Amino acid sequence: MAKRIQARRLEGVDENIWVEFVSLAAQYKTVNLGQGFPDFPPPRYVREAFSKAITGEQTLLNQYTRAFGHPPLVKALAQFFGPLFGKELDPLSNVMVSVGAYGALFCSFQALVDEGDEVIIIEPFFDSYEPMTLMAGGRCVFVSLRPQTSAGDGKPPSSGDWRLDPAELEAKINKNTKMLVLNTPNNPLGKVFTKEELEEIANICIKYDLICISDEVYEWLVYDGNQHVRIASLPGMWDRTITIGSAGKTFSATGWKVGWAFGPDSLLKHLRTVHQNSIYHCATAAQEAVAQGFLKELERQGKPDCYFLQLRDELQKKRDRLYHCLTEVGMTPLISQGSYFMIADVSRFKSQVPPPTDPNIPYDNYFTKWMMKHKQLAAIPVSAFYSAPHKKQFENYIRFCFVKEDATLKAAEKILQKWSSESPGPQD
Ligand code: IK2
Repeated sequence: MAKRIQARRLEGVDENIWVEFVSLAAQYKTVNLGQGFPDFPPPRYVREAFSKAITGEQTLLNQYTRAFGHPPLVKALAQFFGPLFGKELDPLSNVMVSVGAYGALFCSFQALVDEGDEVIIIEPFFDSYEPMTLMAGGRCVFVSLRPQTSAGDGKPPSSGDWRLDPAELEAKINKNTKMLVLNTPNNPLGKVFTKEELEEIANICIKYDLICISDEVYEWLVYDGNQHVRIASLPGMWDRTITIGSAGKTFSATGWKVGWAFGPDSLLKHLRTVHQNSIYHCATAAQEAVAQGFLKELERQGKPDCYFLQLRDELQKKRDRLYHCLTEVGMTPLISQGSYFMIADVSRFKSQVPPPTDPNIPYDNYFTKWMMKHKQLAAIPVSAFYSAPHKKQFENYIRFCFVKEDATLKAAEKILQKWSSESPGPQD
């Protein structure tokens, strides 16, 4: 065929870490601490609500619903989240439901990024921000979080030690900068940005008139008494911020693909334009079940049977368990303040798993594939969450997911313990 087949917007976005590693994890029959999904079921009441939506008397729940969000769901979201933003939310204009947080993010980039616009992405970042920026015609500008530990302070390394340098961020802004993308709690690091850190970012957004996309899909999963702060709730930020959420993460139902965006009508109306001309809406029954879930959680808010609190407490225990196991086998994990991920430095394993001969392959990518193939344990290389020029700088970390049944964590522990007992032991 003489004509070029694929559109130019696909250039450089054809590889995808999830497609590659999900398939490898299955191929090698691994214990899977790779992709971020729970291997336990969502709470019973949301599953029952989903079944009822399909099989119950309201048969119209099997049909199309409103394009920008099923009315009961946008209403429940507005009711639940309004007080958290310190604002009365209009369900029809301040909330948009999409196909997962992915859908909400995609609409945001398509709606707001124009040819030549620059988008600041704080790295490590959830990998989709980069291709979504590129497909919208934008240019990515990366600013890295960097570990800032005071040597010898005796504290174990934590994701909270990784900080943004506001001066470095400010130096990257020019007249083309349109947007900043934030993710707190951060995937893959587990960092929860403090109010002070968010205030610094907010001040920069206001000073340079930037739109902020704040991906907060792990908002309920914050440990050790850390607090999740919504940047949109800070002074001057509501009108310039789109906050992204996910029922997949909130109700442990990643396969339902229900996500949403909150924001001012002045921004959301453009997301709705993209949405009505592409996705239109996500599955009605899934939206109905999530609406029922939020109504139930409204009643339970702050009470011990609140699912979000129970899940958080359960996950903190799983995090601690994984942390101890990784430490015992000679990896150096970072205590995760939030999300369901923890990264670990594996550089002490270099003597057992020598670096690849091709210097262009980041070590963590090679190490993780080696581990999947030879130890049947899946993780994700952290370099996947970095831009190409920065991958090699952060190639000694791999990401483990701990939103798993205790039996799965036990199976992973067994592999790691056997590995460390068989080998001469990692060398410094
Ligand atoms: N934003 C972030 C920060 C996410 O982590 C995800 C989904 N997680 O990806 C799996 C993994 O990292 O192992 C999304 C958005 C997308 O969420 P949804 O599933 O609601 O589309």
